[in-house]
Amino acid sequence: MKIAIVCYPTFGGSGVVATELGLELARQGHEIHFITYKQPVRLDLLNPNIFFHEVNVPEYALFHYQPYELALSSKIVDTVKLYGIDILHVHYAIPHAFAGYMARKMLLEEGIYLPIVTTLHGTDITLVGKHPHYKTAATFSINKSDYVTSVSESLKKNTYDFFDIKKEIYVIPNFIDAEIKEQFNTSKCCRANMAQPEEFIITHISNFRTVKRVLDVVKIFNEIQKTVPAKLMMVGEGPDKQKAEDLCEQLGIENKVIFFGNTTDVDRILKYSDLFLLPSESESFGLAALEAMACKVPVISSNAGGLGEVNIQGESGFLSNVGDVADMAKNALYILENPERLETFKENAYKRAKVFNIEAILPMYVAIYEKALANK
Ligand code: GMT
Repeated sequence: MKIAIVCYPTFGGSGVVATELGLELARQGHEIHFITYKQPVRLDLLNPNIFFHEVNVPEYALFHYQPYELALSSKIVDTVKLYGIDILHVHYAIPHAFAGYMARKMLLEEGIYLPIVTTLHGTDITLVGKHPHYKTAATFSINKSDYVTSVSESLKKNTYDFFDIKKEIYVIPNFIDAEIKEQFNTSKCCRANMAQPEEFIITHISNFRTVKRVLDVVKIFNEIQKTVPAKLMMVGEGPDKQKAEDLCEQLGIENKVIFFGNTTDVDRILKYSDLFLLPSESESFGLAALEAMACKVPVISSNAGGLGEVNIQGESGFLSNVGDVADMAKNALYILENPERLETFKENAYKRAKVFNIEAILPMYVAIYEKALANK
């Protein structure tokens, strides 16, 4: 199949899922065309069957807002015609599903039918999409997609609750390549750069948006480090990063916390980690938690959204109510204070992550593409 993938090229989960999906489809022989405004961070263009088409939005002084959807839908039309694309897969409904619909309308004028698969990722529904200023167009474009998938049962439910959706939503969970994570070699990296041998390594990775509750991360860590020696790795960039740094200073723990910013070295950091913290306000799936589990890191998370579909209570980690810092710290210490228990949780986390191995998940997307093509 020739598949065009539209996504955000950033470190965010939806862009990562779209990129890894495209790379694996390309390995299986499909021709994959990424259409986005920048090369996706995890995209290696030297892979066979991979193409990247950059969407350029020329700046023009008249425009208060530059019309990205217009440039994107034009690029989709041009790419479909030039390469004979069979199917369009858009990740994150806003504004990609809408731009896809516009592209399809333009192509229809020329007798070309372009099936659209829309994957809902989270904030496109729970935060941005349901905003009254976007809701009408979001509902319309989801309903106009040929097939709609969501990354968790929880997100599927939210979508039906918040929008008037007539289409069936197929749940296809996010995935990881457990074997690649298993083979990943840490020998070149020095654990000593992060912590002393006797210190536990606790990690958080996110976009530091308010929804991630990074101040809770710092507070949970503060409680942990009162009882056991530990360091906190904060990976990512975003609006609440400075607030988190300020809180570390106020608590006097700034020398125990490393802020890495955005990095492609996530797996290396995770491989040395003992616990992963994800106390989010809302989380449709929690890909960062799954990636941690695939590196044998147990997860202390909130029970928001789809996190309960990934992290299993008392097995791969623990889940607490949003904001219950004390409970999360208590659970973290329960795991860390007993070396055998920590080992069991690490093995369980890895076992759980394997359920989401790409080999099991990819055929679900291929089946959806095949159905969409059959309607052509
Ligand atoms: O908020 C983020 O983490 C970024 C956002 C995105 O779309 O890039 O993540 C959402 O999609 C991820 C991939 O499907 C999910 O794992 C995250 O749970 C989801 N984020 C939220 O729902 C807050």
